[in-house]
Amino acid sequence: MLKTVAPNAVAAVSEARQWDRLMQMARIGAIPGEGVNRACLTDLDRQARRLLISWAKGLGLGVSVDALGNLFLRHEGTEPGLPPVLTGSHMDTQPNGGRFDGIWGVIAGLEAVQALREAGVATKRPIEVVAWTNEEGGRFAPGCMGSMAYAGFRPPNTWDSVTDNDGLTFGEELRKHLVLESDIPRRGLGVLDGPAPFAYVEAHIEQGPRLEAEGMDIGVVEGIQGSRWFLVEIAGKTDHAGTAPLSLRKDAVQDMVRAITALNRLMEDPTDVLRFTVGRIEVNPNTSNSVADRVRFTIDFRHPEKFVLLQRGDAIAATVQAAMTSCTATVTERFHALPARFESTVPDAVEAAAKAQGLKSLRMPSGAFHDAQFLVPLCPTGMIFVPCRGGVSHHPSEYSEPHQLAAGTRVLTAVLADLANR
Ligand code: HGY
Ligand code: MN
Ligand code: MN
Repeated sequence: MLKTVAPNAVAAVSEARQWDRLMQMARIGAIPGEGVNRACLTDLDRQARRLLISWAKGLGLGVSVDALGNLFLRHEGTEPGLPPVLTGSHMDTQPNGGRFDGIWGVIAGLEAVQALREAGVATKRPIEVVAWTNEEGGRFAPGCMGSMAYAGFRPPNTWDSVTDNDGLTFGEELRKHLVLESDIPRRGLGVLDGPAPFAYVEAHIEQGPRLEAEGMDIGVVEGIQGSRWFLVEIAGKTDHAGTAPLSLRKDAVQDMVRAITALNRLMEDPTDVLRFTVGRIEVNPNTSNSVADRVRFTIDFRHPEKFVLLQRGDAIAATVQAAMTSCTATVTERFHALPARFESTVPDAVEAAAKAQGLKSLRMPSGAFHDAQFLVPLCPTGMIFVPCRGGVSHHPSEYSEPHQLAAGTRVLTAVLADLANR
């Protein structure tokens, strides 16, 4: 029989306290239908961060922020000089988001650390809870900017000129954000300024139907499929809808339709493993009686196999260009995350902790992307999934039961205690 690591700390995890914190966070940016709209680097984001910091300070944790705004809550180890075990997720949400995507992983990390401290469980290594900046990429594309910069995957100024719907740049909004949080001690940026973590564990809702459908309590995540994002901009000529002959038009909407039709053919997959989404379309001038002269649309393309991700993804631009009949097109890649596989250390620790606690677990990949994928080159990395109702996410009806989330946090607590004493 596998022994539970740090049983007193696992027992000290409070389902009620965790749920209460989640519901307090859900009120910051609440939207109808029990959803949340809390974009990164907004006043709402800062309000949620201040609430988290107040809880962390109440526990005596050290608080710091880095040049990308990643926020760290530190539980000191008995050997403070050792690389820490890192856990956490993101606090920003989709515009039509739910109450659990991202934020649960941050609250679970705080709950696990609080349980360890209340149970008096010392850890050799420090444990740090992180809230990554802009995982969703909803306000500023792409996602995972904070973790990509932390991991040295992209230079920290890569996205300075990216703009949101209001024309505000990420660089300017980040600068303003850091000034508003200038009372928080500053730390160096990830591996550019310090040692890599000893390990990284991220707790997250599954955002898919498998755990619920198969009656499982815990997902032992073994990897994350690859994701590529593109922006397609089509330029034509605006005209009067009533007078301009079709033969003379440069109609950006019509060429967009041809491009998306051709992309659908490129992305055909009878096995239904490939994911291809056009989720956002902007039309200019966007009136019923003017021909569109400009269109922008997004592409979110994902696949678990690197070869497919590269082969089909590299054909997107040529497919769009070949579909143009009268307009010109520009295709820009904005996110390029290859499939990530977790080496066995953390998945094995997660599976052992679940088993020791009598929880049913399933080894599985992640269809959603996560900050964890950028930690893979730095240290042993893994994720803990819990079921979410109907697999729904990125929607106000996203939901996980308090007991399901508490089970995930108990596994996280044991895994953190295990890794932080290695
Ligand atoms: O889009 C994703 O996969 C993540 O939920 N942001
Ligand atoms: Mn997420
Ligand atoms: Mn998400």
